[in-house]
Amino acid sequence: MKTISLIGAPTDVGASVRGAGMGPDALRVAGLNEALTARGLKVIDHGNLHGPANPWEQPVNGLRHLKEAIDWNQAVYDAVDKALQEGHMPMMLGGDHCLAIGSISAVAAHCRRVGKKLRVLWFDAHADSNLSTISPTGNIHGMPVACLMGHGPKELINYSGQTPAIQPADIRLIGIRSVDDGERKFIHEMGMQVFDMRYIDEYGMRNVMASVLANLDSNTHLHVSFDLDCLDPGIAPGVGTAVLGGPSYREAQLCMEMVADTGLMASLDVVELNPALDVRNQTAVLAVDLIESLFGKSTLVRM
Ligand code: 5AB
Ligand code: MN
Ligand code: MN
Ligand code: MN
Repeated sequence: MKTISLIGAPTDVGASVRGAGMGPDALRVAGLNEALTARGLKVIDHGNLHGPANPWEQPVNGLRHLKEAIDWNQAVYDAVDKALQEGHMPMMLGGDHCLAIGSISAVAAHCRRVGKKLRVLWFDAHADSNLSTISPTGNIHGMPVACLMGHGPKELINYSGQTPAIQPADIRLIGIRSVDDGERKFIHEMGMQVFDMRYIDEYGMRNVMASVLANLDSNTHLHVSFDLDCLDPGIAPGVGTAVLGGPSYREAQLCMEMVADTGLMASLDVVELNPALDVRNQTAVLAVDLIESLFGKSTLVRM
């Protein structure tokens, strides 16, 4: 039986809209633990990590709350690393998306240790590829992809002792529809594969996911970093930085089901849920519904 380690990381230090720190408990209230158990998984809820409070300051040198972000990511790195060493599947409950730096750094280190190939699926409305020098906000939740690729403050990019933590070829960005000018340039320089909403409109989610999941094998560790603002705000209003025009409920279900079909998902981040902006916890309930699909729950009738 697969064992899931739930790791709550209740902070919004990486954002300038407050509220994502309440995400882990909103997911629990929405029945995450019970839903996973009903899928036949063993769930260990480690509760919430501890870290510095949000000092609520302006950016310094293009970075808001750098020290706090470093400390929170260290806590996430350690917890995800421990879960993987124990043979569990870590599920990091954010919290804002800056926490994926620690989470994915730990996953990448694990892959190097055990000789697995890594593929990261980054579901997001945003490219999260900002640098302190080009970010319009200084918010670190807009920078994790760049940090993982070795571009960022040195204390934030070297949790595992290897920088960069991942290579551009290891990651696929899906659902993107809000990209800053500097990010666009960075993405092209890095040569990352991006499946933006225009591409999804033109080719359809099925073809997109087939490309995203191409060339995997049984030795691949699939990591899903699920920023809930990827979803259309009509169905997922409880996020801090909503952008119109995201995947519909059915398109999102198809994504999750196609990931489940690979049987390769081995770690997961669920981030950017903002209960302060949600309506009767509906975004958390939707997230749990989609996570069930990620773990193989299906409405398929055909046999
Ligand atoms: B999220 C923006 N590009 O850098 C920036 O929610 C938004 O983790 C970042 O995707 C959104 O501040 C970060 C304008
Ligand atoms: Mn994000
Ligand atoms: Mn986002
Ligand atoms: Mn956001």
